[in-house]
Amino acid sequence: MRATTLVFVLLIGISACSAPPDPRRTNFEIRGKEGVAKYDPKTGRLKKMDYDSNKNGKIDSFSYWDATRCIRIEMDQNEDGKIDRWEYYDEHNKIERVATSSRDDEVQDTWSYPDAAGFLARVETDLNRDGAIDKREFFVPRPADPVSRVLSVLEIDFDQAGNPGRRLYYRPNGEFDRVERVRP
Ligand SMILES: [Ca+2]
Ligand SMILES: [Ca+2]
Ligand SMILES: [Ca+2]
Repeated sequence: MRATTLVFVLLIGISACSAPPDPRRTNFEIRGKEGVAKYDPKTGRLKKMDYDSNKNGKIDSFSYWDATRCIRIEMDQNEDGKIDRWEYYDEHNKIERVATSSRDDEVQDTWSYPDAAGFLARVETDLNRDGAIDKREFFVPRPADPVSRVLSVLEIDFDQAGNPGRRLYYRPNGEFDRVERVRP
């Protein structure tokens, strides 16, 4: 869910049938049926929103704000108490990257980056989870279907400085095209 949608939905949940309460009178917390918004007691700015995104009564999303700017949303998609998805937003509340933990142990091992239109552009993976990228995939629009994306380049064999040793190129129909050796 986009940050702007999240804030809208939560505020609706909180303020249904009445004006939103003044945070100064509610100990800088506003509770709604779908979550709780927490405000900075000094500045009065929105700081954090905990939210039940699938409406099953259990909080699963934790978003960090500076007033109307969403900085990060942490999600526990399977609701086991451990964060497995992190969404990072830029200063315009647009999503910048999404990190996930494939083993759901709160260790990030995959990072996805969108292009300017919000479509998947790049995925980086840390296969052995040592903190260094082992695989980087680049995606391009599918020729006949501009709203879907297809793998174009795969980089592997990274050195310690983070440079790939080989680049594999793929055709728009998904077929392997050629390999480029970047390092001997
Ligand atoms: Ca939930
Ligand atoms: Ca989890
Ligand atoms: Ca690695």
